[in-house]
Amino acid sequence: MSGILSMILAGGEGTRLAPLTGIRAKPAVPFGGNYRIIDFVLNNFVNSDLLQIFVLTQFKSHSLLKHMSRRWRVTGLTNRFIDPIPAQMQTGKHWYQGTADAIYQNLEVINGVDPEVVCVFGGDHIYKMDVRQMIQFHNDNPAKLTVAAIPVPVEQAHQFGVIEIDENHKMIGFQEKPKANPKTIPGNPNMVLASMGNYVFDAATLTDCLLRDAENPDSVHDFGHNIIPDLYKAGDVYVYDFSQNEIRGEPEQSKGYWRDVGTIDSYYEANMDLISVTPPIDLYNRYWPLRSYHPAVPPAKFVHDEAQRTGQAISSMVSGGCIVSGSIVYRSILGYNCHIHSHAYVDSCVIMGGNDIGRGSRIRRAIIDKNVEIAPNTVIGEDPEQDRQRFHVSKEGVVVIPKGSRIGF
Ligand code: ADQ
Ligand code: ADP
Repeated sequence: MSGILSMILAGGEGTRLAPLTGIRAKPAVPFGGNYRIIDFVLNNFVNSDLLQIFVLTQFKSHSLLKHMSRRWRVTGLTNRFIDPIPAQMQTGKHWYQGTADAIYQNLEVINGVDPEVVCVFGGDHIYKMDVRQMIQFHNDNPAKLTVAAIPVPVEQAHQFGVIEIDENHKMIGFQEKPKANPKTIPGNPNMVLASMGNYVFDAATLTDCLLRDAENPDSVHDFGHNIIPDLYKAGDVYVYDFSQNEIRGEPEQSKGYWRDVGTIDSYYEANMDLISVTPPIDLYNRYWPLRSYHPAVPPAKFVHDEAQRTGQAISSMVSGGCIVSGSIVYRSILGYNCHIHSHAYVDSCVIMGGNDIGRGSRIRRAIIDKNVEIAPNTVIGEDPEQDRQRFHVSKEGVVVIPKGSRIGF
């Protein structure tokens, strides 16, 4: 496929993921031990052999840019590139006002590549997609814009763009984050068809509608609020059913897996998905390698205590550089360079990396950001009242400890 340019929106503030987004953009938040959230969409494009990619950043971009420069570099031997673009205030002294404005401010950059098709994808979802299949669908229909969609439970409708389609997959209705009365899927009152925030545009249409939108004083310059509602009424928008996307080597249960990890609880659950016995998203499919930055660290080490039967990790994923010494790690994810000391017990936790969990500590249902040090004999996750006084605790009771904290000293 040629003439295809991809724009990844990676500038969102991610306020609902605080405190994990206190110091970094949401796409830079570590995920699944070895990864950052943005790695998933970037791997989608790279594995689809679509290698003309701009990544638009704005809020708190340093960690993201560092990650991109360390891992996602493409050499200059061909016309392939993965280029991060910081917000540059191209159209006046203001940041990107909305997602459409983010692309509008970069129209010159797009024109420089002169593509036929522009993919505008979000940078903060966990899923695997062969993007070529969506583009093929776009080309097979008289579509000026194709939106990817997935059924989600009706209770979540307020977080998404809710789509109605006709029998030809043409969009005939769209409500952006409806507060009430979302249109459910015909015959299935418990589900709505949600926009995944991934768009394939004809380049000329994208330019036209962004120029028009920029002139509209009533617009908030957002794809969901302004661009899609405008375009579908003219009959130009088609909807790609993501559950039809096929990836070689993927197990059946992975089909249609897509998570918007926008809140602490959804982020936590998506991490926990990885360690279930038959995970709904498979990191081990060799036909879909998931690249990321890997520091130079030794293999994980488990120091066994024969008498106590400790020094083990069960139903867990453990990254390089970790030492689990005389302790037990259960149903948890450890990022790089974590040290879990003797007699500690870590259960159902996401521990991001560079952490030190003191001797005899018991930690349950916690997300521990990078470089946190926990004093010996600290207990977290056993007494919700006490936890709420000391820590940020999510609606579902997951404790979150911000980067660099020292707890219990
Ligand atoms: P939201 O998830 O609310 O809705 P939004 O906040 O508009 O999406 O962000 C979309 C993407 O753009 C994210 O990847 C975000 O990081 C990025 N982004 C946001 N503001 C940005 C900015 N100023 N500069 C650069 N990037 C920015 C959208 C759609 C819904 C759809 C959901 C699916 O509007 O219709 O259902 O995505 O999650
Ligand atoms: P964050 O808290 O988001 O990890 P950093 O600035 O520490 O912020 O890390 C951002 C990026 O730097 C990571 O995505 C990774 O690519 C790289 N990085 C992280 N840790 C290390 C390390 N120990 N050595 C080298 N690079 C690292």
